[in-house]
Amino acid sequence: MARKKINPIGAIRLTGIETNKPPNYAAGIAGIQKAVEHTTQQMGALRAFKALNKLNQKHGIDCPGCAWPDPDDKRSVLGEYCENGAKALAEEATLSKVDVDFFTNYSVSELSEWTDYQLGKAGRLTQPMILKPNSDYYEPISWDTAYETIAKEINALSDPNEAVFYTSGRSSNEAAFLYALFARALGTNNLPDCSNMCHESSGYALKETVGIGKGSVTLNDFEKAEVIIVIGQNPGTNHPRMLSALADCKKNGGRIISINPLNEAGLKRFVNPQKPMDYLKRGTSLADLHLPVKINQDVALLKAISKELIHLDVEKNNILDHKFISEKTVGYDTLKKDLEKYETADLLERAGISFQDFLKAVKIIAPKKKIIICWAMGLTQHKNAVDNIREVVNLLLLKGSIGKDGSGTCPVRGHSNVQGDRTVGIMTKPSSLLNDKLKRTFDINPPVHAGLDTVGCIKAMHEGKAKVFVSLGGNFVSAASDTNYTSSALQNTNLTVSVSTKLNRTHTCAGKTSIILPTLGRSELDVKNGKKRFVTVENSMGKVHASSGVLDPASAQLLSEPEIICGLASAVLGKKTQIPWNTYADDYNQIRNKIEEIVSGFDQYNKKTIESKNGFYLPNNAREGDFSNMPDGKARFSICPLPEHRTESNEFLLMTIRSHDQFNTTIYGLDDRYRGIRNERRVLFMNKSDMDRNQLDHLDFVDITSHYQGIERKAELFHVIEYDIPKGNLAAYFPETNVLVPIDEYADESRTPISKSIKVKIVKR
Ligand SMILES: Nc1nc2c(c(=O)[nH]1)N[C@H]1C(S)=C(S)[C@@H](COP(=O)(O)OP(=O)(O)OC[C@H]3O[C@@H](n4cnc5c(=O)[nH]c(N)nc54)[C@H](O)[C@@H]3O)O[C@H]1N2
Ligand SMILES: Nc1nc2c(c(=O)[nH]1)N[C@H]1C(S)=C(S)[C@@H](COP(=O)(O)OP(=O)(O)OC[C@H]3O[C@@H](n4cnc5c(=O)[nH]c(N)nc54)[C@H](O)[C@@H]3O)O[C@H]1N2
Ligand SMILES: [Mo]
Repeated sequence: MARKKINPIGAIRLTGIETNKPPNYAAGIAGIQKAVEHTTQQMGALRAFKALNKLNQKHGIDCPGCAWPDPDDKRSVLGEYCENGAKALAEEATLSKVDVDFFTNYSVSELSEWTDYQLGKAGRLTQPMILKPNSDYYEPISWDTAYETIAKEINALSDPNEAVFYTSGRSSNEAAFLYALFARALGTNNLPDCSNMCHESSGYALKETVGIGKGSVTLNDFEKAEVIIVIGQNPGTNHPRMLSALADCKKNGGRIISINPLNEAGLKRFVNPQKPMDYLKRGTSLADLHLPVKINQDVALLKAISKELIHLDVEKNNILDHKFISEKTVGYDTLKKDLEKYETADLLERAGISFQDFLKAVKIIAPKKKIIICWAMGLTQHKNAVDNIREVVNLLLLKGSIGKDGSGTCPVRGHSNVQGDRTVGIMTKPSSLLNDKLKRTFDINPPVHAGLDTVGCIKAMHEGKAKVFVSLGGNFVSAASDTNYTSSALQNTNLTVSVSTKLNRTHTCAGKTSIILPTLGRSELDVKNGKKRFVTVENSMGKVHASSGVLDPASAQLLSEPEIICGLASAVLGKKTQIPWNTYADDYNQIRNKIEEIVSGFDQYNKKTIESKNGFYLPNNAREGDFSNMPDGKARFSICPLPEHRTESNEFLLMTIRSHDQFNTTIYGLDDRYRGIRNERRVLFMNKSDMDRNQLDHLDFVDITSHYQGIERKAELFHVIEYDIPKGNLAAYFPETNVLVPIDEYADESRTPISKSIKVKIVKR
């Protein structure tokens, strides 16, 4: 049957909202209950018990959720996971299956009307499927025919740069290394990844200021820190295990400052679900101070703080770390002079922070030198995102808070192996060193010119310049900006290939031909020739360790990611290279040996992974306080202008955020417990005075529109929620609001879409 029109966002359907007052603390009994509920319902009690027991334990399953590290030594006997890790596991290890019958029953156009929640709940993909040109139904296909079909399409391209190889951050080091090798052996650096939409801005700013695009702290630093600033991050939902680290800091006398337009419950008080005694003591209060900054005015606030510290230092002389500044940095005098241009009162007005609160923050920070700053998407997804992070680094450098115990940079990573994928080669701009090594080791001619990133490849597909889209995990159409544009870009290609565990919207926004290659998840046993295999991942703090699954695979037809990539690469490249793909598909030790040869820091990779049950840290110059790799041999202060948002009186800045019941585009449930929302995702958080001004009541319906370069984009039907959010600011969940983010609006330098500061209007329905 001919393919009908595809709906790129799914049906817009209300689910019956209930609202409550947001709670004052995170985790606790409710968290445990939810974890048990989700896992047992979806996985069956026995499998849930088996898998939860192994989650984040030494040589167990690396949690498929976030990239927060596990403790180096002690692991809790009650389990080293959180509510949302358990949900991530349940989602992967669900007993529901998307099999041939499913695809016979539902056409692609019909599935495109389903919500993301429904698509996810359909279950695990069980065998390779193909959607042929014009057809509206996926049909089964054998692995070999799938590889041949893909090879034929790729080999028919007039240039390898007409193919794009996207990676989401859940893939192992082994899979990511092979995938990047495959793309380069083919002749392209078109390796966009989810990082382009995520922490790209952090990597960019950190590399340029301190010489490494990763954070400098380890988990142990949290116990030693005197001050931890959590800015633009919601750990209660997105990195719940981080709350234990924050609680450790508090127990040792440290102070915590939260800088966020929302006063997130997770940063108020934490009852550790793994410590029964915590209930009796009513947990640990976390943030000592909450600064409700206006969206994207962090640079203004950080400037005000830095300026005040410099000013106080003139009087007291021990506020800044002058030894560190003179020995280890360049650009201090220029920064100092630049800050003189600004009036503190103006900066605070922009930031929406009272003078009183500002002084409280300064009072906490001024006397201390062991400071950690943690951040995530609240800083990285704005037009000036790279500057946001430069300004964070400025503050740390003033205090000499990098490269010392209890202090440093902490970009809190998203996907559980997003950092590792980059380390082993997923990047659009490889260094000449990497290329030389690839050339020598594999006798290939890797391309030198930069490849397409996420925004770049969407445009290229839209314009017909990229014709094949392969994705290793992820849900590209829902994760990327400008959903309608991205959907037509994907549908404009000759072929889309998804290596996936679960059904998602990208499988419906398919190219003329589309192939789904189902793969094993983290939690599943990977057995070859009777031998159990493990893969490796790198956490948010640069530690590499093993992960091995324990559950029986969702279907006997699933292959591991490395096997699939090897199958694809052999079929596409044939005899053009001597790379022994079959060997790598069989024996992951051989892949690790090659990573060791090519990427620095992996000496004795196999031996160290197996022997040190705990994994090993990769080298990190900033952690050592060594900036000799920088152009001047020193860390750099930066001068960052203030962001300009010229909003009209009827315009707002919208941030698109995660609810407590989602993992990116995977919707676990319809609640956002910590923000008092039940059973609805179509909500728009709004300040009371803005509601009054617009004659809106709690739960009224509105549409949201954005207007860029003469184009109106619209997201329909949202309940207005009265909420404690700065005036002029709005918040709503993604992916529902990605239709509003214009493809051409992204951060300077890092090109990350502006998902946290979209200029919008609202229209009452
Ligand atoms: N359970 C769960 N865990 C996850 C994920 C998930 O979806 N679910 N996703 C994973 C991924 S890939 C990532 S990248 C991380 C994301 O982790 P987060 O970055 O914590 O996720 P967001 O929901 O995008 O939250 C951004 C936070 O920044 C604040 N914010 C928004 N704009 C601004 C601003 O201009 N300034 C400041 N100071 N704050 C601002 C918001 O109020 C919100 O608290 O989490 C990872 N872990
Ligand atoms: N508006 C807005 N947009 C955003 C963001 C935002 O804050 N606001 N955040 C951005 C961020 S930070 C990120 S990281 C991106 C996320 O972008 P992606 O990484 O592309 O999206 P996910 O939703 O994490 O991908 C989920 C899919 O991955 C597949 N999957 C899950 N586990 C595995 C596995 O082990 N192997 C394989 N092969 N597949 C697997 C499943 O099929 C699942 O449907 O979204 C970005 N988009
Ligand atoms: Mo992310």
